[in-house]
Amino acid sequence: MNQSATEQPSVIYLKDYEVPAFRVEQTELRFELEEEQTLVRSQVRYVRNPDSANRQHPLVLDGHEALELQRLSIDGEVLSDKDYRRSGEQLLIPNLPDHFTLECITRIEPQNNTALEGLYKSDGMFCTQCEAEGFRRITFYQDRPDVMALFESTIVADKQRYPVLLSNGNMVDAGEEDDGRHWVKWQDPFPKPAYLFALVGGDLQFIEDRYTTSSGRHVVLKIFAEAKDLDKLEYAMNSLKHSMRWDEQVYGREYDLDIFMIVAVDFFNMGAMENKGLNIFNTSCVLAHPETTVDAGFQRVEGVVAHEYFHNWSGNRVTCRDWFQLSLKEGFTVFRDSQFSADMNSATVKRIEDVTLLRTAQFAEDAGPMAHPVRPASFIEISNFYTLTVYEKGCEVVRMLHTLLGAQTFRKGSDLYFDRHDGQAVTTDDFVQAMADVSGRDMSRFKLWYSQSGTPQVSVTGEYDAQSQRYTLHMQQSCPATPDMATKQPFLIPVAVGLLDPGGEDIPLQGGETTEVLELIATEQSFVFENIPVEPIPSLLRGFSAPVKLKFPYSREQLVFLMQHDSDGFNRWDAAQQLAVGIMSELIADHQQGRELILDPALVDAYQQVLSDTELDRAMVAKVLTLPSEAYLSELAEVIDVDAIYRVRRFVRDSIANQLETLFLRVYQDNNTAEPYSPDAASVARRSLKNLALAYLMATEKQEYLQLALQQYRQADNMTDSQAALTLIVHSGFVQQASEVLDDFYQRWQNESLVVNQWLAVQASDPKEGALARVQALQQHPAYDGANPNKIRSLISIFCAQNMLNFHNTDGSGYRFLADQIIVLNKQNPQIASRLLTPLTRWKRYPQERSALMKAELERIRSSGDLSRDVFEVLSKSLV
Ligand code: 0A1
Ligand code: ZN
Repeated sequence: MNQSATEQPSVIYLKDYEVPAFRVEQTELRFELEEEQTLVRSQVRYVRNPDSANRQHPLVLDGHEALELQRLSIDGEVLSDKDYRRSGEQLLIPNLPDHFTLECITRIEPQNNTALEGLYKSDGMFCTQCEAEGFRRITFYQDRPDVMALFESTIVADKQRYPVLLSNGNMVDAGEEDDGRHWVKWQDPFPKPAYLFALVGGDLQFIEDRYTTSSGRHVVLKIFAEAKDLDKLEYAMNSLKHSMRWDEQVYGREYDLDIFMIVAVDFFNMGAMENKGLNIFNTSCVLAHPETTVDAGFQRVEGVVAHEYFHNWSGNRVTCRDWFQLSLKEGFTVFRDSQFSADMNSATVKRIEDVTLLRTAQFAEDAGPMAHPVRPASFIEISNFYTLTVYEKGCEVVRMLHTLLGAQTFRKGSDLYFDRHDGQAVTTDDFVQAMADVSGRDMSRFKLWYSQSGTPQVSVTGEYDAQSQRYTLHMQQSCPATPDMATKQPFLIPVAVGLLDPGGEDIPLQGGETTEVLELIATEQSFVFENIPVEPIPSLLRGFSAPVKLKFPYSREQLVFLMQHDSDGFNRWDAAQQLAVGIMSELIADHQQGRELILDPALVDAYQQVLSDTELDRAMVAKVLTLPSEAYLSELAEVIDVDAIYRVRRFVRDSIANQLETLFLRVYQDNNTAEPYSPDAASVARRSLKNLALAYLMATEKQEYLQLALQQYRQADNMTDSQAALTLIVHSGFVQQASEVLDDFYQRWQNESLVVNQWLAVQASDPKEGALARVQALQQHPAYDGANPNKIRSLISIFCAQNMLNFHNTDGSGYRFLADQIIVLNKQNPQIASRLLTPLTRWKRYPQERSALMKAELERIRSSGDLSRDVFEVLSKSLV
């Protein structure tokens, strides 16, 4: 509901949790889908909950202003207005017996539902999104995850327009009516909360496959999409089968229904949704074809298909007691999908990508006004808490448990958790308790990771005593205050450590292992290694064993040494990052002081060595040679100097390009082989190294490399290569060619919506002057649709997040533009509006001039009035 100027939305607290007054035994739904309206009849069997503290409690049903209540009856007796009370959007029914059936008929208008929550229309088809609180936009219900029920759904619709009618579970009956309408009845044998309910009605095609589980259950697999996209479903189907096998092998989890369905929809607020037996996917996370999808897109499809499938156990069979526990299912499931992707591809590359996201975006969230613990203590609108903290930091917390317990004990803990809580709605404490029980460890300090926000900092120094052959690591931890929490207790931080001798070999540690996991639990603590024959160079936080900022006073030579020798692949990459960050930070200061920029040759030398080493994994080479992003440099900066960061990054890139030009050309040619496209790890690595080399070559601004890029653009048989070339040409100074390839690309792909999104994104991120005007012109282009979240993300979010110079234009035009978009979207799609706000919420990190302009725009949004809860919450936290 939109808030009026006087009404303050209320804050919901974890500490106020109460069990529901009623349980639900069975939920029967009947949907009459029509063009002008949908009628929903729910018949729900309630039983008073003996666990509820107060036996006199009324039945509290959640609803929404979009619901038109047509009829309410109890055991066949129609209720009048006097029999119930409306309080805000809720409906309260007092004086109820212990058992009864409530029938409720509501009228809704899915065709006018632009928020894309509840039942809505995407490109002419009906679909639902009920997590977190969308079901209350369909009917009055106890819309909370701890109310689990058996669902039966009947869907009635015009047969010609909506030949496919789907819901959760198994199809049990179907029939036709005289007037051209037909109906299908679905039954889900597993009790579930309302947020896992789903319905689809549309003119869809599908591909079908089969899977036999390890115990011999035959499962039909179907993936549905619009007819034009039928040729883009095979990769998702293979990913699904791999996920099903992997979950059996690694977690002992089998699928539990006879059918598993995925439906692709074009209008979707998020990536995908794990509804029981009927996952609904944003097309961007399920469609894949070499001609239209880049490598990263293939990997996203594989990862998201796995993620949603894994939720069948971590989320659906065992679900969350309340929304504060969101990370119970999300942190664990992200951990599971990251393990899966690591197994399917390169584990080190996957780790580098995950850590890059965490350090760039989650650390920034932890340092911003919306900072919250993995298990938040309060919220105004739960949709605002589908965050990097809940998902990615939540995953890191589960990963730390895995590191501390070891793979075998962790697996025992997960088995115990699933056995103990199957069919229940539980808490993150229950999850940790299962891990505590199998390991015999006290996890109370560890649990601070769930309740304390902020990114801990760990400072380490080393001390070697040659005489006693003792090496000591002194560690100190602290955690900065966050707006929600001033002081923090020390965390339990697992620090995986190896010690390298001067030849670059690992020195054997306790028990002959070369990596030891130290457990830092106090504010200050020292760890002693005995029998260390020479002064070592420590390799710290191997594999990024904890989500912290770790500092060690490495010299540049030591970082280069680690880059070359560390046996931990992640740390080799991280040493390169630290080297580049150190050099670039100094250059940023030089730029600010007006000093001439001179690049430390150590970086070029190190890159040259990596490039010349033909033994190295190509994927690693590409990662090591990728400079820290502007966003990461911004996160690290005390005060974000947009111009200095941009100029310095350009300067470093161009210097490297000019000095290593011949090497880059050779790498480009060596990797420009003409094999048929395949998204396997080795081929992805080859393309990423080739395109990185092309990017450096284009940075020299030489005509010959423009020709190379044009040739790649024209000859590519896959989107990865053609889009890489397109981006480099469009972002270069060759404006004539840029405009030609942009036109060509659009002409060629105008009927492929996801490719058009890439076309929008390339233009939105073009750093050249005048980007805002180009973005505004694109909003008027027929390819743009301001109601489609994927289009909004491709154009507006990309402009604000990836076009630093233009978005932060000192005339304030970028900020004004974003605020205008948010004011419109606040009414139309509050979830998207609230997410779009993020860049402005970081106003305190910028120097005075920009900061004031950003703040003024936030204030303007606030005074535009009639704010959704989503936008209200983010604004009010950002403006304190
Ligand atoms: N549970 C889904 C994410 C999701 C959350 C909310 C949504 O609508 C507001 C949609 C999807 C997942 O983790 O994939
Ligand atoms: Zn999820």
